[in-house]
Amino acid sequence: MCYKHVLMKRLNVAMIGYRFMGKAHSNAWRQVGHFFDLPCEPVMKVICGRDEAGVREAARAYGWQEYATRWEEVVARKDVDLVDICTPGDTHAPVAIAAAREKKVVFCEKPLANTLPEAEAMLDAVETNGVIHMLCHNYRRAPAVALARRMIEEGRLGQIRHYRGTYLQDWLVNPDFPRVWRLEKARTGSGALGDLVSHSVDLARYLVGEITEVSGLLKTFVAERPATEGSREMAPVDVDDAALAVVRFASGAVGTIEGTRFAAGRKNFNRFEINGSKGSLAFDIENLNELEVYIEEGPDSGWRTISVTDASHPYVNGWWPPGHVLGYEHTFTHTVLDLVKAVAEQKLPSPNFADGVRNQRVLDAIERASASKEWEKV
Ligand code: SOE
Repeated sequence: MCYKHVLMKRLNVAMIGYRFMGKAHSNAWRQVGHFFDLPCEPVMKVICGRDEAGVREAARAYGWQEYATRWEEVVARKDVDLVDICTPGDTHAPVAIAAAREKKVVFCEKPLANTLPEAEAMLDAVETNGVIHMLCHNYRRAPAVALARRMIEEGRLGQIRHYRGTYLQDWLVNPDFPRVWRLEKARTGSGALGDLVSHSVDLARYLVGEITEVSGLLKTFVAERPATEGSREMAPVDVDDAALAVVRFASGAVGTIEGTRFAAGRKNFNRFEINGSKGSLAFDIENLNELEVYIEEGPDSGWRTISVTDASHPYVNGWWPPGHVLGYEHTFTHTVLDLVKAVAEQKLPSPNFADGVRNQRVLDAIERASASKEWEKV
């Protein structure tokens, strides 16, 4: 594939959205060149949001040269090379498609879109316009997760039999918590399914391979909530609070995936365990620097914990000496690092929009399976 981007010394970045993910991505753009050798210099050109006061403050706080309030104008700017989409899901498709038509590199937060047809239209736009695209599933780039993949590829676990992914949060346990945008289907597409299960599906695909068939269960525990914080007016919740699936992989492995915002006490418990014919691996993002490993070596074998902070471990050589641990934000820095390198090499990074479509097909099948109460093909 030959991409349309002109190779440049500077890569002018425009970010659309400026809240939680905007903050995480801004930090990544700001840090990456200070810790890694880059083939070109990312420039934090312009950040865009609808609320002028909010986006002005974000530009100041995060270090963007300019701010703007109309994304249509931003993606059309001649001095913008890359568009980074950090908005809620309902704007991913229009922004990404417009940016692709303007021949920009397109980088988008997960899940790719609110619906499968939107995701497919986004993939079509980036492919038709010959632009590089990437989807942000930051957890792939925790050093321990990348090490897990390396160990699996080296055959250290043997044949993979089980994938067990759980992504547990508890911010909706209180029924008085208001109906925010993440609980509105029109804005976000789905609930725990797109927000949390999409991460577990991405990790499953990254580590074990394609998912071919699923059973599924979506559940909404609290069907209406205060329209705004403290309000007596109620608003409907039309997305799932929890999403569960049993999955079959093309390789013959089987798995379970569970995402919920109702696991009291669990804050960001994104964990997986993988069992193979020769051993097992386990990881939890709340202990991001550690990978638990079991390799079958006879009666004295047992679980051990690797501190994934050695320069020989993925991404670590850009940072600190062994034992000087990394955090959540570094996973985003590693993501933009690989994106910048891919642009310079004119290669497609992963995950990209094709991965986003495959991921969305799994989510769509889980939703169908929940409705049909049958196994559904992906
Ligand atoms: C909220 O549930 C959220 O911020 C997700 O949207 C992120 O993708 C996840 O990394 C943490 O939780």
